[in-house]
Amino acid sequence: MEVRSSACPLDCPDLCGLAVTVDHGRVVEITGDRRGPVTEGFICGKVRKFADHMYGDDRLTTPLLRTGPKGSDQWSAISWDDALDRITGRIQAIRARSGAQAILPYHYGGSNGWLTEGALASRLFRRLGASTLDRTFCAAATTAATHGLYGAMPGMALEDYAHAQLIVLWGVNPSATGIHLVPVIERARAAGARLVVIDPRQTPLARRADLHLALRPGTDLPVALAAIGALFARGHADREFLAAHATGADELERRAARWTIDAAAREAGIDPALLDRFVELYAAAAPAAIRLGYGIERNRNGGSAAAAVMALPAVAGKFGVRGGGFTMSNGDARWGLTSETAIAAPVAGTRRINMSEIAQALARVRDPGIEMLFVYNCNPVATAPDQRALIEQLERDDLFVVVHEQVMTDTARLADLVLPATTFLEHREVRRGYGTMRLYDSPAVAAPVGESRSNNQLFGALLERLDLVRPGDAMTDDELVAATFAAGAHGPALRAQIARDGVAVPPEGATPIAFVDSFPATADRKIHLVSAALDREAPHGLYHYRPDPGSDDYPLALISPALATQISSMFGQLRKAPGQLQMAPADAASRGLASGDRVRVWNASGEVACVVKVTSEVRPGVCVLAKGLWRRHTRNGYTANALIPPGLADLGGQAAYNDARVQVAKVVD
Ligand SMILES: Nc1nc2c(c(=O)[nH]1)N[C@H]1C(S)=C(S)[C@@H](COP(=O)(O)OP(=O)(O)OC[C@H]3O[C@@H](n4cnc5c(=O)[nH]c(N)nc54)[C@H](O)[C@@H]3O)O[C@H]1N2
Ligand SMILES: Nc1nc2c(c(=O)[nH]1)N[C@H]1C(S)=C(S)[C@@H](COP(=O)(O)OP(=O)(O)OC[C@H]3O[C@@H](n4cnc5c(=O)[nH]c(N)nc54)[C@H](O)[C@@H]3O)O[C@H]1N2
Ligand SMILES: [Mo]
Repeated sequence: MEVRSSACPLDCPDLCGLAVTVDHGRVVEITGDRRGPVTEGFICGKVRKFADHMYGDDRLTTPLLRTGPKGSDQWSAISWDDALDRITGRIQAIRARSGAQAILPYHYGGSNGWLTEGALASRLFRRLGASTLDRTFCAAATTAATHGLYGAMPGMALEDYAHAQLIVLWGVNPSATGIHLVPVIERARAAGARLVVIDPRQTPLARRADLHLALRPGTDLPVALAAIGALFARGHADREFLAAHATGADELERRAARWTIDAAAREAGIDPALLDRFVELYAAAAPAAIRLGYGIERNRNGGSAAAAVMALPAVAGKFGVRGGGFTMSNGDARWGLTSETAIAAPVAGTRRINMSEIAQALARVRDPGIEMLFVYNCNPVATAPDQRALIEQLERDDLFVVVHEQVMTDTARLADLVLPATTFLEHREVRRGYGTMRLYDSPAVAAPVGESRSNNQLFGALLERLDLVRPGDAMTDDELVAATFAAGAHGPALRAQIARDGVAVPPEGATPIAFVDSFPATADRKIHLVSAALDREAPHGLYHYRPDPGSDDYPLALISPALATQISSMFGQLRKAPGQLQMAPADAASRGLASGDRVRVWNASGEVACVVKVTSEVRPGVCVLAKGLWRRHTRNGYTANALIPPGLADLGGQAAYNDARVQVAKVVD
């Protein structure tokens, strides 16, 4: 037995350092360590039980070739050589017949490290000239908004929430999605901080909050604009700060003035007195911190809404002190490192396809149409919008689907060829946090299960077979890491830190105070409150509100927040419990529903058959069906994603998951 150091790269802001006990190459225990700022020796249940994912029945151990009709679950195990030959044969035939743009790589975070997210996969598809994927499942609208207003300025460090006197959790549920912020919030509260939660659901922290604004999904924009308008109108705006550090304050004030407290509260379905109280609490508190979550962005107004919320600390003058400001993503913390140079330059002019519109792209894109979908780091059948249409497309006989995966997911089941992938404990990872500002370089600590291969092993082999390797290319993980660190100004210093401490902090420090230690990364180092680029990009201009898409036929808003037990769809194979539609008592009563009843949930895009749970934890007019459920978790093999219509947020091409509007009825049989 040996205890080895690793770090959890999975999609979560906390980025925990791990201590992994290994016995003859097999993981037997995983706990948190204390190298990072927030882990404090404890980790979430899902990663503590990661060995169940690694060694469970659903783990893929050999390449599998489909032998029956698509989706029939008939496979024969083949060798890696055979699998790679088949893929290169296909690629060459498609290239010769239709051109490489008929090939679409389809990928999201996977293990989320530099070595698995891009690296040799990016190099392969760039050198081939395949179609390029716009990655818009998550954080696309908020990233566009952050960059438009602040450039790549890091936000508040999570550990600095302990210093706040007011904490606003806006569209975020740390109790499930980033658990290490919870004790920090509790410490701040013990020292007198107030807590405000803005969320359609009564999350665990909303229950304990001083103020909970249970707004209707998609109405954050009017709420934030009304708050901004009131700050200006009531003399709470920090005009001196704005004059020194921002542009567009007058224009923002004009646009915000369209929303009074009463009008915004009416649109959001909340008591205007509560919104008023929020404005006064926020104006009076110092330091005041806003933690933005991804609940804000996943609707038609998501980009503008995130921009308006991020404008609040500027208007109210909350920067410049420890514990004040906002946190959206800290992935931009300036490491001065890029893996791009180690990969290969992108080919200009290749066709771009928005991953959130994959079902429509497969159906409609021509010249050339998509003939090969190469899926890695992603489980789109469980996570992309418009699930019914996507499944129909994946079942097409003239589409060749390759899936590189750890377990037999809903997407892998529909593939022609499935390739077994290693997990982050079986390959090297280099990961920087998007919450905690740390960088870990973790070696493989366990033996690969079966014949599983890492992304770089797979894509490196394909580069070789397709004769796409060039002299001087970094090919192995070690070479890629060395090339990445060598390309950055701070690379050698960061390497030395990692060698010494097992973890590195950004050159500008891990707890920067905005407008003291760090400034907006815009050209003039100012906040662009009404960014011209964003104003052009948003279909009706920045801060324009599009009303609720609900109708008499489909009046209920369906949202799909994260489960505590999964990371999006990952670990879904370990879930036994069926998916439950949560509904408010009034909405259930008017439909004659009680907890445990079977229901159908439907709209023009699809239908889900599941059971209902009646709970006052959701506000009236809203239903909840968690993100990341698998097809086996409902009665008809469709999940919330079958109810998500095509249609995007106003910025970044972001999927508008929470714009689903549905009707619900009891199933009597
Ligand atoms: N355990 C666990 N942790 C995770 C993940 C996971 O799946 N499971 N996923 C990871 C990933 S990929 C991400 S992106 C992050 C997401 O982390 P969070 O930002 O916390 O994401 P969600 O749970 O999707 O949504 C947060 C809250 O937004 C609320 N919400 C929904 N619509 C609206 C709205 O219109 N306005 C407002 N104000 N609130 C709204 C939901 O009710 C929910 O409570 O978490 C990461 N961490
Ligand atoms: N209804 C609804 N759907 C949503 C959302 C929502 O709010 N509502 N939110 C979305 C959000 S926030 C996100 S981030 C997306 C995430 O959607 P996806 O990108 O599909 O993410 P996961 O579901 O985590 O699936 C990642 C897959 O990658 C595999 N994997 C992990 N590591 C590796 C590796 O090293 N190599 C390879 N080849 N595979 C690996 C895992 O086994 C897993 O099956 O889902 C989105 N889907
Ligand atoms: Mo996400």
